[in-house]
Formats: sequence, C-alpha cells, structure tokens
Amino acid sequence: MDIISVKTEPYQGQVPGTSGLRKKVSVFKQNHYLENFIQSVFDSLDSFEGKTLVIGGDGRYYNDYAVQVLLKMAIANQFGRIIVGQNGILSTPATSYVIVKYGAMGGFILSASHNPGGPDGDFGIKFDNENGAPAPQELTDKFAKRTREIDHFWWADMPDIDLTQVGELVFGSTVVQVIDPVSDYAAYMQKIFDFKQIKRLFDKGFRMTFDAMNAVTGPYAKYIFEDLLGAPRGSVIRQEPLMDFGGLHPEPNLTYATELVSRMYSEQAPDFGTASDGDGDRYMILGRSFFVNPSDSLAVLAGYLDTIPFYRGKMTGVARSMPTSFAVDDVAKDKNLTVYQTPTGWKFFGSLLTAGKITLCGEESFGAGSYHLQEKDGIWAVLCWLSILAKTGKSVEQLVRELWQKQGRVFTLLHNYDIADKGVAEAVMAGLKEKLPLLPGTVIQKEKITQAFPFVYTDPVTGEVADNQGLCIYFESDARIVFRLSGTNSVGATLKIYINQRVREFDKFDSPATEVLDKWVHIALELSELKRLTGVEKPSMIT
Ligand code: G16
Repeated sequence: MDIISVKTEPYQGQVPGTSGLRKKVSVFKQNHYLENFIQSVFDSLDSFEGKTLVIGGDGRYYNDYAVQVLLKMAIANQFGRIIVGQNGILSTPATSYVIVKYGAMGGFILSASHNPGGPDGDFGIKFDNENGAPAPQELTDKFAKRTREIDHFWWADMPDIDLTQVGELVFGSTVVQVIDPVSDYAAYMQKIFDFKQIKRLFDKGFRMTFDAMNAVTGPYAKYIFEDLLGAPRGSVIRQEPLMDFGGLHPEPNLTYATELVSRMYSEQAPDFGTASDGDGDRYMILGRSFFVNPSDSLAVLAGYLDTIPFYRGKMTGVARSMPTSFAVDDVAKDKNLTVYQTPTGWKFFGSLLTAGKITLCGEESFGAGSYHLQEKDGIWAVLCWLSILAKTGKSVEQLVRELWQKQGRVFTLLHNYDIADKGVAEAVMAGLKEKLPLLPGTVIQKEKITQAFPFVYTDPVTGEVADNQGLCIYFESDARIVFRLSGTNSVGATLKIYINQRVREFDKFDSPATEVLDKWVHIALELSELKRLTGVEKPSMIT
C-alpha cells in the first residue's frame, strides 16, 4: 500500500448547509469533489493522528463508493483506528452513539437524510464531533474555508476493503474495525427504556406499524420492535434498505409516507403508526385516524419524559427550533423547565445538551432527541411514545387531546415554495427584512402585528452569534408567521413559510389546519409579495 499526495483544484460552493454538504449525486461524482471535501475536514481538525474515526452511512446510492474513498483517505491521513458499519451502514443516531461509546474523535455520516436517493437523487456528507454532535457552525465554516484553498489530498493506493464481515483488518498503522450496525445502538436503547414494560403492551395485543421507508432503520426497527419487544412479524414495513429507497421520498410526513397513512386511516388500523427517514433521525407518529404534529409530539414528550426512569429527576430544560410551534412552552412552564429557542439545525442544540441545560429538544421537521446522544433519534422517539403509551394506558389521540384541552391547540402549517433562482429567493427575504421595522402596530387583513424581527441567536453557552436565521412576525391573535430559506436542498432555493396559531375553542380542534390557517397564508403572501416577485404560484409541499 502506497500513501500518496494527489494534486487537486478547489471547487466553488462546498459549503455545509443546515446539516452537512448536500448535493446532487452528479455533483459529488465530479473528479476529486468528494476527496476535496474530506481532506478539507481533516485539515480543519486539530489533531487526529493515531485517533479513532467512525464512518457510517444510510446505504443510499454512492454510499458504497464514498465509504471506500473515506477509508482510503483516513488510512492515508494516519488515523489509528477506523470503526465502520458493516457494508458501510450506520444510522445517524447510531453513528453518534458509536463515536461516544468507542471514544472516537469524531465521525462521518454519508447521507442526504430525507432527500431522495439514486443516481439522479441527492448525496451528502456530514461530520459529527467527539461528542457525537453535528459539527458546530464555527467548524463547518472552517471546512468551507479550507475547500477554497485546497491543493492536494492524501490517498492510500490500495484495493477496496471488504466490509461484508464484522471483524478487524490492519492496513499500515491503521486498524479498520467493521462493526454490526445495530447491536451497540439496540443495547443502549435497552438501558434507556423499560423493554419489559413495552413488551407487556404487545403481549396484550397492542399493534403497531413502523414504516422504514426502505431506508436505514429497517434492520434496527425489525430487531428492536419485532425481535426484542415482540411486535407481531410484519409490524415493520418496507424494512429492506434500498439504494434508491424504492424510488420513494424517504421523508416521514403525510405527503410521502402514504402507505402508512392509508393504513392508519383504514378500518383495520393498528393502535400506533410510525415512520423514519433516510438516515434514521426523523420520526412521525400517528394514532388510529389521528396524526400527531411534531410540535405537539415534542410537547407530549416534555410532559411525560420523566415517567421513563432514565430521565426521572434529570429534567432541566427543553429546546425547540424557532419555527417549531410554541406548544411545548406551556408544558415546560408547568414543569418548571427552561425553554430555549434555537435556529433550525440540530447543531444548535449541541452546546445546550453538553452543558446540561436541556434534557429534551425537538423540531417541527419531525426530529426529537435528548441528552442520551447528540443527534436527533427516530427510533428513540418511537420508544418514548411506546413507553408513555404503556405507562399511561392511554391512546395516542387521548394524549394529544389532553394537551389541547389544557392549553389550546396550536395549529401549524408549513408551505414550501421551490424557487429555481436562489438569488430571487434571497431578494424576497431581503425585501421583507427591510419592511420588518415598520410592521409592529400595523394591521393587515384585520390582524394587528405586535412584533416583527429577524431571528438572531446568541448561544447561551458559547456566546456564538448566528444571524439570518429567519424572519418572525407575531400577531395580537396568538398567531405567528415565520419565513426562512431551507438549508438542506441541493439545487435552487426553498422558501419556507411556517404558520402557527393557538386556538382555544374546543369546537375548532378537529378542523383541518389548512382551513383554520388559510387566512394566514394570504397574509404571508401579501407581506412577502412572494408570487409577484418569484412567479411561483403554488407551494411544492404543504404539511
Ligand atoms: C436537517 C437538520 C434539522 C432541520 C432540517 C430541515 O435535518 O438537522 O435541524 O430542521 O434539516 O432543515 P431546512 O429547514 O434548512 O431544510 P435532516 O433530517 O435533513 O438532517
């Protein structure tokens, strides 16, 4: 095996977004594109020679190739040990756990999360630090800076490494350890949750459907829910991870998890329906003919987490990303927990979790997690719900209705507008931002604006400031509109409009959010002049 230095030229635009570098597969396939980014990450880390690195991926198209590139470059850069999931597979939460369990200095996750896969789909790469947390902004800025200067990378000239068998292989001064992707994570879940209690629920005839969406969680879900907890065979559907997710969009929401949704709204619906995304960090919860909005799910988790022994007496605070609805705030107040509002992006929870300021965190984008590990964790969230259902004996719908009855229902709606030209989308945001100081006190479509401001976040632990994190407009009638540009799309721009309103009238609780919040959609469009400025008439997705 020869270690060689390979000359390269920088690429423009290798800038990590909300969650790592996400681009079309065709972009990643450009000569040295992947190698440049990997070496830029290595060059931005303080010291790693002789240390341990973890590598995992969600099994999507290009994963096989990228894992081999990463291994060869990590060997050439002289890591002491590389821990890699069998066949290059490890879910995002499992990678995060493995980093901490094995004392690694960090790890790479090869995934574009919920974005579609396949040769015409997306690929992505992100780096988690030694806490198993997504690299903070300061570090991702360093990665981007380095990509603009890079002129060579280190390469081990050797055949591909066989990742089909669990075990250890030695290459020069580096040990490559191939691990079973499921067992460490499953053992950890058994430490957190009372599996016997959940098993009793299934023994009594409780039924669930977990839609793995042909993505990474299939083997995890099958082992944990069917093998260990006794959910009937067939409870985990679409459990085989496929390189293109079977041509479907691996995003657990009402638009893309259609098979699960139709099951849950059928006569034979099981008691509990769930789904996870491409890399296993997102989750969706449904009861019989009942969808749980992720912001409400976070509120339910905040209310009941301390019924799980792992968390008893350990509740400190709760964090939610700014566009996540304020449903959790009242629950937290009742329980004397501090609430933090962070920008979108799991990386912003990291410092709060590490400092012990929060026990639980979550987002409107179907993510939740706790201090058990520093990524969001889909299967963990499902296990939380199962524990709460087992402990309380209540149904999913009952738990959510109790929340609404206590504090009103906070309706939520997200409209995504895909805009081909990023510059045009940025101009819409800039125009609106300019107007904000003039808005408080004004009335639009009979609704009075109380506050309007760009969201700027100062991390209470590190003091780091993140600006440009969205534009917020609050109204007298307990409503809020947030505008922000997505940081996870691979082409053009997606302008997101998030709408929330708290409704206290019981008789409106069952109205569809699209109906209750329709007025606010018109207000948002009028304020932003989105249609006139972009020519885009309709949202590409409504959730
Ligand atoms: C990532 C981030 C989340 C974020 C989501 C959507 O999730 O980790 O914090 O909420 O993207 O981000 P955006 O609104 O910028 O598109 P994932 O599951 O895609 O890694």
